Amino acid sequence: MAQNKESSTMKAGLNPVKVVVVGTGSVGSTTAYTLLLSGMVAEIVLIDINKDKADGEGMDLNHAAPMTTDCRVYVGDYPDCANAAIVIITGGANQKPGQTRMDLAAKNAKIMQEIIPNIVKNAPDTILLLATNPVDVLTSISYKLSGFPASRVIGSGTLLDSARLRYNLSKYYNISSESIGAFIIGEHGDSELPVWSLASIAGMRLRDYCEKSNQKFDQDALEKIFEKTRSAAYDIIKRKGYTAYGIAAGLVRIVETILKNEGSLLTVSTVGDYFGVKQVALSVPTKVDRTGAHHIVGLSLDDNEIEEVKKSGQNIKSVCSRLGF
Ligand code: 6V0
Repeated sequence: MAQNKESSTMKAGLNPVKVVVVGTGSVGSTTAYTLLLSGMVAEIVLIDINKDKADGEGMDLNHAAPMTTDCRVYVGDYPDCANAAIVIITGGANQKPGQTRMDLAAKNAKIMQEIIPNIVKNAPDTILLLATNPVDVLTSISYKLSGFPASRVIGSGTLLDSARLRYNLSKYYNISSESIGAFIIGEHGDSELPVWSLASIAGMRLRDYCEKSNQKFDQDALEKIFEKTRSAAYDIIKRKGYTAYGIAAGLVRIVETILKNEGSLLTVSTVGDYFGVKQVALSVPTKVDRTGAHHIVGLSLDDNEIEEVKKSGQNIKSVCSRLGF
């Protein structure tokens, strides 16, 4: 339960930032730890239906605090969401080997029906940040359940997939992932797509970069890189049973963008109209700042990419309507 320890932010009289993590399994606990180490927040509240698990994670995290950053971590319940800047949702079933993200839709949609009204009741002004899969379906559903503006219901979307793509391209081109402008859009899942037509290094399209750096441009190699990116979660789950570090870093990156009012463009998922598919959550580069996530730019995609992103959106939409949303 809550401990009466003041964080340094509170002692300094600054507005303490509270972030709630719902679900303290592999993703939730790793996210809480990453957030603790970031030093960006004064309070982290953990909520889980498995109280023992949440308690254990809370104790372990608090023992890291004296050696890292002075952050108060405690296990709470939905009333503790009051005044939270952000509520991160990681609760629910995860993929077992061989399962797709969409296989989790019905079970995790029910869990959102329990969780979201409780959060809204206690924290009507917060920003919802979802990671639970299938994240685009659940972001669409949570938008409806919450009644929040689309800007305050954000799915982690293809931020992680885009990071995986940049990592794989960085290995292939032997250049830092920081210097690679490439991203994945659409569903965080099997229908996602890489936007090769806009991928760049040093401001040049990949074909031009290869030409200028005396390398062969190999579209087949790029397709293999994308396949490896898309199947990354399956490959990791087959080996260790779950994925956590990548998504935790992604969630904390989104938190940072919000808290620092950065206005960075991230491939997060929010409800909108995309290429003719109306009112669905999927990922495109989206401006994230203190007020949430906002679409400020349409992408100039080629015709194939437009067709693929439409299919991706329709796929998400049809799963939502099968679930009654
Ligand atoms: P996990 O380790 O099984 O943890 C899930 C936790 O949720 C458990 O502690 C449960 O007790 C808790 N939980 C279940 N129901 C509720 C409820 N009603 N209220 C509160 N807590 C509840 O799963 P893991 O942490 O591995 O994954 C969590 C979710 O994240 C899954 O849906 C994954 O598929 C998803 N991921 C999403 C990623 C992304 O990129 N968006 C990446 C990785 C995993």
